[in-house]
Amino acid sequence: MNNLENLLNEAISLFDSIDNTTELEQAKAHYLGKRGVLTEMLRGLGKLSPEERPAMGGHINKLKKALEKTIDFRRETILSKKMEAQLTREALDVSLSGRGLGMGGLHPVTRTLERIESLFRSIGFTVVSGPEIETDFYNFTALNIPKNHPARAVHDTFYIDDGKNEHLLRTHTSPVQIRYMQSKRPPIKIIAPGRVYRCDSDVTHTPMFHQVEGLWVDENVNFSALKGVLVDFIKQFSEHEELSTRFRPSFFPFTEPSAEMDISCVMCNNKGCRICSYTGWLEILGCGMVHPKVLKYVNIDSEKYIGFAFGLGVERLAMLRYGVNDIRMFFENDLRFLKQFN
Ligand code: 2NM
Repeated sequence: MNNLENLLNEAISLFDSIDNTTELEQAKAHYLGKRGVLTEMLRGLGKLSPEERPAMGGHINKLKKALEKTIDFRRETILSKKMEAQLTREALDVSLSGRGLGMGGLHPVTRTLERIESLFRSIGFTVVSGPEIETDFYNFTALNIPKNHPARAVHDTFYIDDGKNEHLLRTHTSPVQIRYMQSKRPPIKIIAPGRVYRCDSDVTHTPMFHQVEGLWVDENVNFSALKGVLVDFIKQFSEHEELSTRFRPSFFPFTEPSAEMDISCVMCNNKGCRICSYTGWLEILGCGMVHPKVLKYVNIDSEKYIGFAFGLGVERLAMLRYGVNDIRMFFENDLRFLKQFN
């Protein structure tokens, strides 16, 4: 009996001295494991006489229960101390003031696009979009730029390696208009804004830039309508009612006749400066009457319908509007630059 009591006291003081669960489980195994002290004692019962056995067995089992209880209690204590220590270590000061939310803002190209879209919407144009990966047919052939036509070379096309050069990154948003004309009948009055891609890179060119192309097809559209819409647009866009404009004859395979529209230089007011290369004029967009061959590709009767189209570069208009002199700044994501527009 004394032996058992000693054993209990010894075990309890051992358990109380342990402060991590790994050691505690080892100590538990020492007493209660397969080859543990108590297990061996229970096994040793066989050596006692049948009269002694029940009492001794009862004592050992009581001792076993007492040890298990002590261990469980000690385990709880260790774990809750550990949890408390962790809570102290990771304490949060909920009274600290916040870091604040950085105000976002729209990119200058987005702002310019939205301004262009809203001006054209206000005179009845619908805004449409289409794929950036196009087929040779939609990007070139349907626009009267057949294979081996020299105009293909100036487009510096990014081809997709499909073995046939059948797919490419669109070099303009005209394919959107071709697709639209295929699926809808006139009157058609749309603009197609979006990203376009050309293998070209310097102060005024980036391999990706944004275009807005416009198209108006109906029975009585004419060059006067073209001039009216575009002159009015640029005056409203630049908030400069007295702005001078001029149309110079030009060439595009998809329009005939074709023209380029210039505006009086916004920097020097037509006097001549570095920005306008001392001409007093800034080239702003290309335009013309849609070529009958293009209408034929989309099954629109060119005897009954006629249309005008135009295309402009969004970054170029943004550069003039905000006085930016290097197009690459739009795509460097430098917050010191971008923050100036918001
Ligand atoms: C330009 C200049 C002139 C144009 C033509 C068409 C279409 F699809 F109707 F044939 N879309 N855009 C066009 C015409 C584009 O960009 C300088």
